[in-house]
Parts: sequence; structure tokens; C-alpha cells
Amino acid sequence: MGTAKTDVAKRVRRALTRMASRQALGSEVSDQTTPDELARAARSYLGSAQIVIASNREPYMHVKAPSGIEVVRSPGGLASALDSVARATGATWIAQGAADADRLVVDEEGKVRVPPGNERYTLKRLWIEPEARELEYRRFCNGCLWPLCHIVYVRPHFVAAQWRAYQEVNEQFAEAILAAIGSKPGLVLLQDYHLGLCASVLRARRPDLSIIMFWHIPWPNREVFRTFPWRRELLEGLLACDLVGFHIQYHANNFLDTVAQELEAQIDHERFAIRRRGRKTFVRTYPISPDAAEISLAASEPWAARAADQIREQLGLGGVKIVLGVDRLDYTKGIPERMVAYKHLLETRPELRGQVSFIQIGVPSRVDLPEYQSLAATVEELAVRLNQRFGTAERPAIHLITRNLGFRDLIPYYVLADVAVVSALHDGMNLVAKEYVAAKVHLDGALVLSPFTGAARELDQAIQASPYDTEALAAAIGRALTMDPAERARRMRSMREVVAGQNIYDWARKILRDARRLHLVPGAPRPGASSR
Ligand code: GDG
Repeated sequence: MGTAKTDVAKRVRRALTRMASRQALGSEVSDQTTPDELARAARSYLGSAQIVIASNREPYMHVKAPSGIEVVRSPGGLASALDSVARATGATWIAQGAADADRLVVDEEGKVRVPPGNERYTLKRLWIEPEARELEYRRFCNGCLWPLCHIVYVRPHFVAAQWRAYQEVNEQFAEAILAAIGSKPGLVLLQDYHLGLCASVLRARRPDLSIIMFWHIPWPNREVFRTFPWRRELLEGLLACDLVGFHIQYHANNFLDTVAQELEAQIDHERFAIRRRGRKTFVRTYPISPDAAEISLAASEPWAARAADQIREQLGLGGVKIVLGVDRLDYTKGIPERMVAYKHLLETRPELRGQVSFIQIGVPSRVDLPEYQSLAATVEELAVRLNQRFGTAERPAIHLITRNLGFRDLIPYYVLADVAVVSALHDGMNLVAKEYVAAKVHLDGALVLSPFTGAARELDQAIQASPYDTEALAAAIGRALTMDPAERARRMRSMREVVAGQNIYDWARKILRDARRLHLVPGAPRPGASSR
């Protein structure tokens, strides 16, 4: 009885928070999916099918703390949307165990029930050993597939031993998926480029499974893809799926092109599907979005404004205008390009000197790879030079913050910034651009956005500028800083209409809805093999 009452209270509180979130987004709100709606949709679309989610990163990590073992939820909207699906369907989620107490809480099969205290599904942890193999697998993902798919003139490392590690780890994931499904019909949701070969193994053993893959990063054009020694195997891995999702049409088109170039397959341009060896793979786009309502709500609360004031005071920003960058320290994000453009702006528009400050949040990432170490050094060096040239002791021209902030801690920075610069050289989507828009509840900010991000397809009222063109990017930042407030508000309102119409739960719901429409849900009636 007590538990039932607490549950009701929790649900009411959640509903009220959602209502407030929607109000914070303003009149732009359309039909945002809530976590509860996603859960209901998952149940109704998937029925009693056995669901397995697989991703490299785990949704919950167990870490050692002075007080014992603590559970840390994986940051980011993606994990929480898939968590809703897993809770609603009682799925099994398979991921690498990576935290220091992960092994201490699982049973002999590596399983633990989650979320803690309200167990709804099974998290099965995989241990990738020995260390060397884990390292090689990571190197293949981050040093080969990542630069291969992002066309940014960083050469991918094609190392056979790393490829073999990738194959082995994908096989290990596939074995775990097969064990979780047993002999029942099942639907497998694979996440991202770490699991590109998984479906080949699954399909060979279980032709009846339904397999969906979402590829979060760009897919390269065929000229670039041709350089990849194991291109056929990777394509076969994706074509073993029933449905492959990308953020934008451009990447979906590239995928079809590379299939046409490398394999004998029949491409149905009308239904956007590939038929090969009697099987069909649908290709669809599902642009991802953060939970805009939640960000808007947080940004409109008094604490966010207070925290923004505190940052202004702590960094000694006075009344200057703020330009903001928020990224993982990754060479695809165009961070040095943005800093050089800012330098050019201060050189060519001296009236802005002392009137503007740049805050760059750069979270360290993949620090074991030389490309990332060299990027971190370049960014540090550029910051020092910018400050020597244009800063004073009291007021640096740039503040470089290279520690990891909690997601909530980012919001005051978005609130504070007059201009956000997203200058990625190539990006599947780029959530930071959408987060900034979601946080600008008072319409008092301008977004400078690279045309090479997925987000640029939707946020067409941003000021677009190529990160490869220093003068153009500098001019765009200058324009954003001095834009007439009415035009700035009009553009921001229009972009908020775009982000208000979507969120991460909606993204997941659309994929599941297509699973049903395309007859991929096990147990539901399917058309004959020839029409699939
Ligand atoms: C891949 C694709 C695609 C940043 N600093 C901190 C922090 N962040 C958060 C941001 C944002 C996320 O990290 C970064 O998302 P992006 O989309 O910008 O980039 P990737 O990490 O490269 O993500 C990308 C995405 O997958 C989803 O499909 O959009 O194209 O490359 O949410 O706010 N979060 C915390 N502290 C920080 O200091 N907690």
C-alpha cells in the first residue's frame, strides 16, 4: 500500500515536472514524447517480444567510493531513452563492464538487475580480456572507424591485429546476445560503430532474429570508403540487420552508394532498402535530439541564472559578451579552427577587444591516442597565445576549461553565452547545438553552426559558416555578437520550434514504430521472406 502510494506520488511529481518543462519551452511545444509515453509505446509496439539492447557503454556503472559501492548512471540522453525502453520491455542490455566495482556486483554470468532499488531489467556485462585485446579493439574503433567515417583529413590506422580484435569483440557481443535470447524469437537493438560486425554473427546462427542498428556517426562517401581494407565485411555486418538508422539523409545516401560500389545488391531507391541474398535491409533516418523540455526547464529556473552570474563573477567577466564552445576534445569538433577564427576576429575588429570573452569547455577524450594528445596540446597552446596577445591578467581573452562537468553544470554556461560556436569539421548530429537552443529560453543568444553537422540540416536559422574558412567563421562570430536583438530572437524562436518538436524519447519511439511498421517485431505477423 505504502509502495503504491509512493509510486503514485512519484508519477504525479514526474507529470508536473513534464508540464513545467513543456511550459518552459514556450508556445513552440508540439508533441514531445515523455519517458512514460515511450515506455507505453515500447510495450504496445513490441508486445511480449524478447528485446536485447547492445552498446559498448553500459547504462549503469558501479564505482568504488569511500562509503561503499556507488551506482553511477551513464550520462547523456541516449542512455536514458534506451533505459526507458529496457525498463518497459524487461529487456536484457549487454555492454562492456568498465567501472572499477562492476565485477563486484554481478552474478557468475556477469549479470546484475537494474535500476538499483527498482529492478526492471538485466544488465549483462562483458569482460573484454586480456587488456591488450581491449586496447586494440578501442584503437580500431577510435583510431580507424572514427577517422574513416569523419572526413576530416586525419588518416585512419588500418592495422590487421586491431581489426581482428574488433572481430573478436563483436563475436563476443553476439554470443552474449544469443545466450540472452535463448531459443525464443527476439529483437536486437545495436548501438553504434563499435558493433558493426555483430549482426553477421547473429544472422548466421539465427536467421529469424530481427536486428536494428543505429549508426551515430557519419557514413563516408565511396571514395573514402574504398580505402578501408575490410569494407566488404563491415557492409555485410550492416546488411545482416533488418533496419539501419542514420541521423541524416546524406549519410544514408552515402551508405547506399558504398553498398552499390562494393557488393552485388539490389538497391530500391523508392523504398530505401537493399536486397541481397534474399534478404532486405531498410535504411532510414532518425535525427537524434536532447530532451529539450528538460533543458529549457532547468535553464528557466532561478538557480541557473544565479549560477551563470557566479561564473561571470568567478571568471572576472564583468559585462563583456560571451562566446561559448562545448565539446569533447576531439579533432572532429573544429576547436582549433574556432580559436583561430576568434583570433582573426580580434585582429580585424579591434573594437571588440576587451568587450568579449571566449569560454571553451573541452572535455578530455581518448587520451591514449596520439592524435588526441596532440589536439589537446594544440588547443592549450592556442589559448596561451590568444591570452598573451589579447588578454590581460584580469581579463583573459579565452578561458579554457578542460575538466569534465556534470551535465547540469553545463546549463548555466549555455544561459550565460551570447553566442555558441559549433564548428565541427564533420559530425553525425551534434547535440551541443540543440542543447544551446533548448537552453535559450529568453531568446537571447545566437548560434554559429558548421554546415558539416547533422544539426545544420534542421537548425537552418543558425548563422552557418565553414570551419575551414577562417575569415568566414570569424565574420560569422562577429555577426552573431553584434546581431540586432530582434533578429536574434526571431532566429532563436524559429530554432526552438525545431527542437521543441523532438526529443530523445521521440527518437527511440520512431525507431520502434518503424520496427512494427516494417514487420520486424517477433511474434507479429510478417509478410513472406520474398517481400522482406
Ligand atoms: C556522437 C556523435 C551525435 C559535453 N561536455 C560535457 C558534456 N558534454 C555533452 C554535451 C552533449 C554530448 O556531451 C556531446 O554530444 P555530441 O552530439 O556533441 O557529440 P559526440 O560525443 O561526438 O556524440 C554525434 C551523438 O553521438 C548522438 O548520436 O550527435 O554526432 O559524434 O550532450 O552536452 N557532458 C557532461 N560534461 C561535460 O563537460 N556531462
